[in-house]
Amino acid sequence: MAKQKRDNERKGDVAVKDRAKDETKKPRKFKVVLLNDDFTPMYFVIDMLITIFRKSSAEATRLMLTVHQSGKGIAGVYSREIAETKALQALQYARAEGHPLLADIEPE
Ligand code: TYC
Repeated sequence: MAKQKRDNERKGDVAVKDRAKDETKKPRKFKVVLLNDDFTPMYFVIDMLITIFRKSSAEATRLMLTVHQSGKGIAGVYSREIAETKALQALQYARAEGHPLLADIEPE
């Protein structure tokens, strides 16, 4: 326990936070994870990555192949709100085109 806090408590003051650091921690970042499936066409995954995740055509193709071969891949890292929005947009776009594509978010 910080000395300042022990001193305060001994004097009967209200406890204060141990570390001012608690107030200045950086907000967490979240990965949007793209998952493989057997049915979503490759061209659609590439198009979706270009449209929603702002990838170049070469990056989108490389990432799509990584997901196809290894089962998953990181489409991007964002604040929680942006990650949730992008994952939702990817799913909505896929469903609108009739594809079962899956995307998840997880803390970095
Ligand atoms: N495995 C799919 C196919 O063979 C392609 C694919 C890649 C699907 C990435 C989803 O996130 C994905 N058509």
